[in-house]
Amino acid sequence: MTRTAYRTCPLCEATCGLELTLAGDRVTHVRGDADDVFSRGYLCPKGALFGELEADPDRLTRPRIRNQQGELVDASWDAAYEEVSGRLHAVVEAHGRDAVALYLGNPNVHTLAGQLYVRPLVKALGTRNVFSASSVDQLPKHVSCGLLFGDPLAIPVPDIDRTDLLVILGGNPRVSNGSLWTAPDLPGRLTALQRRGGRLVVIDPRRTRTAAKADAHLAIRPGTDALLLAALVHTLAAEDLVRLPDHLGGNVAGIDDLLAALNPFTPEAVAPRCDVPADVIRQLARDLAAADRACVYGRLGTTTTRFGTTASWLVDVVNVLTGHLDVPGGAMFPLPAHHRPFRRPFRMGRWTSRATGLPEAIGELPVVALTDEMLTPGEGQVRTLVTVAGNPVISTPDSDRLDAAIAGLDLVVSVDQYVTATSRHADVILPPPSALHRAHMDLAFAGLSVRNVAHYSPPVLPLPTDRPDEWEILLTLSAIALGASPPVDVDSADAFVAHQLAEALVADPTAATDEDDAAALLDAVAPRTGPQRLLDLLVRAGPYGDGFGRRDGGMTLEQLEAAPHGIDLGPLTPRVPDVLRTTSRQVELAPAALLADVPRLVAELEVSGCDQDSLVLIGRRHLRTNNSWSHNVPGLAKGQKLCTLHLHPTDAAMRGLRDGDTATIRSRVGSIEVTVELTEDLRPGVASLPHGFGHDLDGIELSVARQEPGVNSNRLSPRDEVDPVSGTAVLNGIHIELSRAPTGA
Ligand SMILES: Nc1nc2c(c(=O)[nH]1)N[C@H]1C(S)=C(S)[C@@H](COP(=O)(O)OP(=O)(O)OC[C@H]3O[C@@H](n4cnc5c(=O)[nH]c(N)nc54)[C@H](O)[C@@H]3O)O[C@H]1N2
Ligand SMILES: Nc1nc2c(c(=O)[nH]1)N[C@H]1C(S)=C(S)[C@@H](COP(=O)(O)OP(=O)(O)OC[C@H]3O[C@@H](n4cnc5c(=O)[nH]c(N)nc54)[C@H](O)[C@@H]3O)O[C@H]1N2
Ligand code: SF4
Ligand SMILES: [Mo]
Repeated sequence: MTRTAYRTCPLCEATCGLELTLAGDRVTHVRGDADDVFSRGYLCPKGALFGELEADPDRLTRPRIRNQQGELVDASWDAAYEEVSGRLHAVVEAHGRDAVALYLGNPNVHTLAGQLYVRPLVKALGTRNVFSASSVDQLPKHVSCGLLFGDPLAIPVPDIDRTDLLVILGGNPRVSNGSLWTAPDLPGRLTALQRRGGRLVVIDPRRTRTAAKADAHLAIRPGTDALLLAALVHTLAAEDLVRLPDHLGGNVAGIDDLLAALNPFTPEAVAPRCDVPADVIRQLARDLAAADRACVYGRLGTTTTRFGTTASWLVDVVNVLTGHLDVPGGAMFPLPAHHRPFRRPFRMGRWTSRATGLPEAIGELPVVALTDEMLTPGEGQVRTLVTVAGNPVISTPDSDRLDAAIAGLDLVVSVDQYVTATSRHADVILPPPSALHRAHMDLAFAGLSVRNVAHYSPPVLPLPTDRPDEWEILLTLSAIALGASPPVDVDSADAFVAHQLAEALVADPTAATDEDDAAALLDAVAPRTGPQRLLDLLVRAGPYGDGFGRRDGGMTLEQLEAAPHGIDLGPLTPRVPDVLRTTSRQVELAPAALLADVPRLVAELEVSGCDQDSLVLIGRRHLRTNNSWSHNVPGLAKGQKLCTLHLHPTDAAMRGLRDGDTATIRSRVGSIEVTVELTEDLRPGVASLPHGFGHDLDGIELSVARQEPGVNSNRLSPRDEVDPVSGTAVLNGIHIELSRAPTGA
């Protein structure tokens, strides 16, 4: 007997609908859900292997505790929570709350636990030492949007299905399936753009899959996108091409200051540094200005660079000045179905990292500061690390030193289903159940989506009685952090969280409710509990919601439960000025914090074009990977070796390296050995190594990944090389030296 179930894929930002065939509790087949209102049957190789991932025998099903002999052994949930409680309380008592650091990994945006129950945990821990994968990823975009639009979550996305000209800098959506840009089947959508006569321009030092199929590919020098974007702005001004979207006219401030600041960046001035001809830059500006519907989009290759925030800012500046922000076919703001709390105007730097001075943004400190927060003695020194769905030892800079620093902590707690490079240091590992046992709804990605879509997936399988859901794990940790001792009453902790949300909704002028009594909202969603209660509150208070009876036929969680293929809420519509949260209620094109970074960019103009012998390292992704945790799936691990150093034949010849040789790569902070693979897809002077590998460290329990462990590229990334505005790590554009390994073939 088999049955069919539907669930949104949690593996990447595309949010495809999966059609799962199950025999008992085993997934026997995965197809794209042809009736999914958004993904319409699309599926990538990772989604197809969802069943294999879920059934991985290396996945932990019971907690682990480190015993007296230092071994990680199975334990009961009660014992695991006891251990956390006793030791966490001791650390906090002796050293204060800042002695506990929290690291939140990428999958938190892909789970309801992460989206709904991490905030209570952060509050309960009460530490300033909160870190996440954002600061090795998209933080610069949050900061630039926070400054421009007043809301770090107001991130405009390319309206791909209606645009005529799309310019992508530093993104490879044909492989990544899009990021800060939720659109299932981006490969198909990109093809459709070109079929209807539109153009795709890709700016990337590497001829990626996306670049290879583009109408134009500009192989820019890494780290120079901000210069190129500044020259686009310069051209728009110089040629009198600035044209604001009609409805934005009265809502844009700072144009004069912006243009004055960017005056030095003529196409001729930036061309040698970017290695993109001045006339090509000029023509691109003209094309963008002339197109009815056009959009510029920048992704990881723009954010994880020395000018990450400035580049992210200028992407939106170009969209505004060419008349393409907040209009169909341009860069648009989605309107998700759930209520998003009213935000006061964005501020950052509310506190700084004790050890590095780097600023707080969106409630976190940059993860490059984590090692120093652990190693620098004094009040507030980090002595405990709690990780939730994260693997910083592989994913963040200067890994060898971070790894050693974590090994020296008093206590490490990991909420993770694997014994990874990071959780192998844990004193307690708390494994979440598999995704099949958990409900799902994408809240974060609904805010980044090219159509407004709402999609709820109930759990496919009932939770085994002896296992807590992940949100229950996080609530238990929250209660412990607040001083409780196990056994924790999860139901009352959950009721407390729900009550707080209801209180916030009645106080929020933008929530769709006239109630002034939180209890009335809670009555309306009774008898739901857990994430479903919170979701029902958020959806009913949201822009399409029933407003708890205020709007007939408005959305409720019940409606979503009755729609296993999702509910389509239509194409994106203009949202300015509603979306703006700046104090001025205008788009602030020239925020002081970004103008302050311009002199540093001017100084870049003086850097000579390139040094013949120098080599910089950039990353790359592959369809078969998902950061650090997909390599244990046999179906994804097999096939051609992925963790190789891509190198241009010219650079190889200069160093006497041939295809298949083992090379030693040295950076300022580390050295690794890796197999060389020659390719003309890279521009000379640039080498590329994927991240997420290095699964051969002692203690890692990933039996498949261990067979082809690869090397950890972040052993090469310095932790003091950052985009200073946001503190985000430089992961693309690291200076390296390369030689034949002594042991090389
Ligand atoms: N050099 C270099 N470094 C990079 C990048 C790069 O391009 N180059 N990319 C960066 C980017 S964009 C990102 S997002 C980060 C990612 O950085 P991280 O988020 O730290 O790393 P992941 O590899 O995503 O690890 C996720 C962890 O969560 C666990 N996990 C998976 N699902 C769940 C779940 O449902 N619940 C729980 N509790 N755990 C779960 C996995 O077992 C794994 O240990 O890496 C960054 N690092
Ligand atoms: N298959 C797969 N898909 C994924 C992931 C995965 O690991 N595997 N990870 C997911 C995550 S967490 C994220 S954040 C997204 C990332 O999504 P993307 O940003 O689309 O993915 P990347 O492949 O990192 O693309 C970055 C591109 O920037 C280029 N680049 C490097 N330096 C520069 C530069 O200085 N300037 C310019 N213009 N380009 C530069 C690189 O060559 C690369 O092609 O992917 C997500 N999807
Ligand atoms: S594209 Fe992303 S969401 Fe879609 S099936 Fe693949 S991994 Fe899952
Ligand atoms: Mo990411």
